Amino acid sequence: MKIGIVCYPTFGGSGVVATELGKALALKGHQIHFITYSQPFRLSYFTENIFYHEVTVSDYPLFEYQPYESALTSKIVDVVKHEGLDLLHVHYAIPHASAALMAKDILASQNVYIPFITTLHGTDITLVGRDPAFLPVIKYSLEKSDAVTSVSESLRKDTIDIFHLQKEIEVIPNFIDLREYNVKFDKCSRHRYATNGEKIMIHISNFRKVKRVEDVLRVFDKVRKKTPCKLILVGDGPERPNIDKLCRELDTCGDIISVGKIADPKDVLSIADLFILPSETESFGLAALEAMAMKIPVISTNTGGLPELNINGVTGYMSNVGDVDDMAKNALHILSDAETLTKFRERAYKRAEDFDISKILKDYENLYNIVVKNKALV
Ligand code: GMT
Repeated sequence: MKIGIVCYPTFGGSGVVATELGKALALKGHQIHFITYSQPFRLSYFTENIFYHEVTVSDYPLFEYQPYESALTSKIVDVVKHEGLDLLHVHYAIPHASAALMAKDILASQNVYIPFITTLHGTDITLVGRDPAFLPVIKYSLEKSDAVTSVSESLRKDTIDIFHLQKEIEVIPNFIDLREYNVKFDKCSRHRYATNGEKIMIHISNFRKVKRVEDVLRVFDKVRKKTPCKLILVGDGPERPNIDKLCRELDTCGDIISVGKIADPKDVLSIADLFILPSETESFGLAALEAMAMKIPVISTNTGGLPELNINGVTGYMSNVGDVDDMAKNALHILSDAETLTKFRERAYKRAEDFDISKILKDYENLYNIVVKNKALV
């Protein structure tokens, strides 16, 4: 099948899912065409069956805001026509679903039929999407999508509640390719970060407000007062100044290692003992799944789709949003002795197996087949 994938290429879970899905489909022989404004960050090498089409917006002085959606729509029209695509799969509704819908209409006027699937990732519904500035456009484009998927049951329910949507939404959870995790990682040396039996906590995110990175620091501060510990922060974003300020107030900066945005965090995950994700809301929590695939238990909040991934008392623990005392207590329990930590590690990995791409990919392929079959009926 020839599939066009539209996504955000920058750091963020939706772009990671779109890229990893494209790579897995390409390995199965599908022809994948990424349509986006820059090279997806996990796709910086040559791969057979993968093609890339860049969306560029001309910088005319009249524009205070560049009309990206129009440029994307025109690019989709061009790629569908000239590459003969069978299907479009857009990740993150804004503005990808409405661009795909517009492209579909334009192509229909030229007797070219292109169905599109919209995958919802989270903030496109729970934060940005519910903003009246976007809501009617998103609702309409979801109703008009040939299929809609969401990455968790929680996000499916949120979408129906927020948009009063009639459209059926299929839940296809996020995934990892476990084969990529079962290899030797030796680029990162644990001793360079933690010595004399110190434990390593780790947090990975885009450092937006919704991630509550300040809670990461507060939990870490409580844990390190009871057990020798280091904290590795992976990623960066708008909350950075607040984090720097808080680590000075708590006097924890000396025990925190910030490594910035890392395209593939497996190496740094390989030296960590505990992952912490205290988000306000999280439709799935792909970063937590990636940690679990590296045998790392998870301390998270109990919001959104996190309970569909993290099993309380088994693969880690969940607490109410903002309850840093409970998170610290749970972290200390997991790190209390080697045997407990090993048990949590093993169970985290076992849970990650449920989300291996070998189990999830077929759901996407089945949906593609249904949507493309309907195309034949048109
Ligand atoms: O975090 C965001 O603002 C957007 C988005 C992204 O591109 O990273 O994150 C969402 O999509 C991920 C992939 O499906 C999910 O794992 C994240 O839970 C979700 N983020 C939120 O819901 C906050």
